[in-house]
Amino acid sequence: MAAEAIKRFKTEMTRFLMMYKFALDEMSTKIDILKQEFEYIHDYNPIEHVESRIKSPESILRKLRKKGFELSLPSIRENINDIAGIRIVCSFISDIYKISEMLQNQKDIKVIQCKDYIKNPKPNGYQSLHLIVEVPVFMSDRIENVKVEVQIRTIGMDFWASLEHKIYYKCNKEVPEKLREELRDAANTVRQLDMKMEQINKEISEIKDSSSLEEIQEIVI
Ligand code: 0O2
Repeated sequence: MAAEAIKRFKTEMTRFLMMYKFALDEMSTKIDILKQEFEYIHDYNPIEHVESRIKSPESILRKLRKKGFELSLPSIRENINDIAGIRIVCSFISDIYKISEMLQNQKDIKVIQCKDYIKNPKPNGYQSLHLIVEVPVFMSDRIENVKVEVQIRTIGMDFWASLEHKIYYKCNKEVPEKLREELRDAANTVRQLDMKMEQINKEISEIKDSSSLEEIQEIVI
């Protein structure tokens, strides 16, 4: 590409990426409302933290080239699903599915794809629930339906994924078999810990429910 064309492409790309930033802002507001409402109704917070990012232009172009798609804005829009990415980290596995359902039930959100790497972990052990959704962004002269990738996972799954990501890049994407096996082992440990924590939380909720029932009975009787 000639220097002038590259400059023009960069300017267009910056404008194009703004749309994804607005979509992320909308999703962040939706998630914050869900979190506050859930906390009010159920008296606990299912979301530990939320992170979001816009994929860098370099990373978008790399992914486009790797997948063999044409280099143009319409092609990027159609073929790259995770330009806008939001990650929701929950305490418990059951919270992941509750949050996912609440998001999917919103009338203005269109679910394009749902990949459940918790029920079906990746061969390397990766676990997370991925949704590709489309949200309407109200621009000054038009409405744009913009794709956002939502990753929902537990603290343990997030810990594992961030370490695995570092190792992957440290080893130049060629992780030795011994390390891969250790990572698969660690993913299993995360899975067992998540299940144990879920069970303890269930027991705590049952104790809380029965003691609040007793309190009500004492007041009423
Ligand atoms: P980055 O740097 O996090 O953005 P698609 O996006 O659907 O066209 P893909 O890659 O098959 O293609 O989608 P998938 O499997 O849903 O993965 C998308 C994102 O999930 C990745 O984005 C990672 O963020 C995360 N992810 C998926 N698999 C793994 C894994 O094995 N380990 C870790 N640590 N993260 C994973 P990017 O673009 O690959 O990277």
